[in-house]
Amino acid sequence: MGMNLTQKIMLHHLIDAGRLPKAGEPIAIRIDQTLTQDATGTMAYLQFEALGVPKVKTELSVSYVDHNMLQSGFENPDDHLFLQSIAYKYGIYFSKPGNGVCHQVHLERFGIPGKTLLGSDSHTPTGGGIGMIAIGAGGLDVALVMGGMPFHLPMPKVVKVELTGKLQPFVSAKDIILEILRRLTVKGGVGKVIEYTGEGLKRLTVPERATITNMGAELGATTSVFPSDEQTRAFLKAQGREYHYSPLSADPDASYDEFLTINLDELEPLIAQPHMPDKVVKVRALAGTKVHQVGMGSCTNSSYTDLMKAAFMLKGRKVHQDVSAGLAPGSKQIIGELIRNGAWLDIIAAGVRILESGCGPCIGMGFSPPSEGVSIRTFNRNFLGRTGTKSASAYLASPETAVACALTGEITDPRDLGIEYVPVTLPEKFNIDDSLIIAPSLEPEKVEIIRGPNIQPLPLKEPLSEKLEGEVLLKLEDNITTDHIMPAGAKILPLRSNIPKISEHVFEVVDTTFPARAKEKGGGFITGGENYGQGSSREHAALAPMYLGVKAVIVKSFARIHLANLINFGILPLTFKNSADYDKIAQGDRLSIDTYDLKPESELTIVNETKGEKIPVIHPLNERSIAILKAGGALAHAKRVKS
Ligand code: MIC
Ligand code: SF4
Repeated sequence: MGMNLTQKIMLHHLIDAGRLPKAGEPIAIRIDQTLTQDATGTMAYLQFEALGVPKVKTELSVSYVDHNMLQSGFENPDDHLFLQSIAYKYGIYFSKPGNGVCHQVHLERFGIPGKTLLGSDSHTPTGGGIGMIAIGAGGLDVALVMGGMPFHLPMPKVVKVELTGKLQPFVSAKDIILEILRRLTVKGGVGKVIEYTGEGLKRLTVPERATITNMGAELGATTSVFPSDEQTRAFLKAQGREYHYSPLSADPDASYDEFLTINLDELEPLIAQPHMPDKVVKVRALAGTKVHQVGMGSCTNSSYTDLMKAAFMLKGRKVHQDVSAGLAPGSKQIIGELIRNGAWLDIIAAGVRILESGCGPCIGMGFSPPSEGVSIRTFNRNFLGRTGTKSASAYLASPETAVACALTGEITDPRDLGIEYVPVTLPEKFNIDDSLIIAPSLEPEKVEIIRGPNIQPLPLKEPLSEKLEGEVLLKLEDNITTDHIMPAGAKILPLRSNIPKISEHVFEVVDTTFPARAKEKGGGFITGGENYGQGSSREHAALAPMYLGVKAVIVKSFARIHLANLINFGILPLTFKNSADYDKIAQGDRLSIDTYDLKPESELTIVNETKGEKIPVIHPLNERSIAILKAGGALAHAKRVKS
């Protein structure tokens, strides 16, 4: 039996490479490249520094600044200087603010088919568009990898998605991933790699493939991957990097764990409704809904291809007078191309506001919608409050649909505009200018790290105690995201390097009294439903609750990255043995849990002292993660292993 592409790349990077592991088995893989962005990067580099390694041990590490770009005080610019000096000293490339969104720039300038990439951002799987196994993780995991350690994960299952047929005019790559989200839901990809095959992918350019692998993060998938073929070669050639090309694909007789087929001929424009990326319906089903704002960009849809499609549709037309339309381009390279070919003028003339090249409104960094506003976004997440306006309704759609809505002022299927469709092809050669990428210093010993007052020391945790006691501080539903746990946005994001300050905002969109209650009670427990901690990789969603004294999180199931982050910061992750026992715990109940017997696959018992009941719980921990928890977190554990 042949191998699928995921197995091939994994096998090549396995630390213990004797045989192909079975799905679910714990594995450790060698990571070739890492990326960080500023919002998770400051913490990741503080952790890297604490390891005491003089230079990163990866083939390539890049530090990007794209999230915290709104400089309304000293915090963000201080972070940028810290990141730049750390990169210069420790052998890391630094992409300056203004160069573009990390995933877009990484694809353009650094991605290499067949390599592994670990990034402290959940949309790192964008690199799967160029044939990489690219995985999102918490900053601490990325720090450990930069320090020369392997990355640990369970061997994923592999889902084969076969694309047949051809996308029809005004239907785009975004509609493919929205269709997969509609079918599989936001928890359908947990523990899986989504691997694309079939005739239909031959016509998809690398940026279009990257839209699909990027938003595969919303499935909860470990990553998504496309083969490396003539499209990959053409993209790398246009980037002046054809020498990085190598063909890669699954064997014809490869086996897979699951299958899905999408006939592109039949696909229609789709849209995700508030407040989850899997609440997908046909655009026509919502036709006529009044629209107040249209946001274009984000790492999902800010590529050259996306913006050219938008420009062709906007050319000679005007944005509706009641709509505020904004566009955040993916990179400096893309802006340059559109200026040179004239499309930039078509966009501005139509009345679109040009925002900075960066994450911008995708993470609530400016351009928030009005109260009760309807915002149509080409982004990947529409979680409650993420826009910065809690009462607003954010919908996710393709650039074609977004432009159609901007022109008419209501939700509109782009096919109903009655305008001519102009297909977009990639330029043969992009204009390359890497002057905003700073190479590491040749004299690292002379580089001083710049630490402004926003850079606060790392909080540490005590080793796990043998008995955990306290109150249930909060009871939550299914699909709680890390945006619920640790919100972002223009006010909170600048506090990412200051845990005492940022912890005052934990669970702000759900319950503003949480931080005060947690402090008053001396910490306690959180309980929740399925897929707890989906979404962003932000380790602050574990670190800040840890700082507030959260000892264990007890849920029906966890999302992958958040589970790893909880372990990394010493919070005990538990799942109900019987899902129905979720009803046996109420907010305010007093619980106690004995942990002295914690072993792989052991069952623990929660004593609900308020109700006088015993509740059996299980956990997903192996030897290594138990050792990490017992040490008080991954950093303490790594130092112990080293010494
Ligand atoms: C996001 O899209 O939610 C973010 C902001 O990029 C996060 C990272 C972060 O919170 O810093 C992510 O996706 O991991
Ligand atoms: Fe930035 Fe949004 Fe992409 Fe996250 S999803 S990396 S905030 S553009």
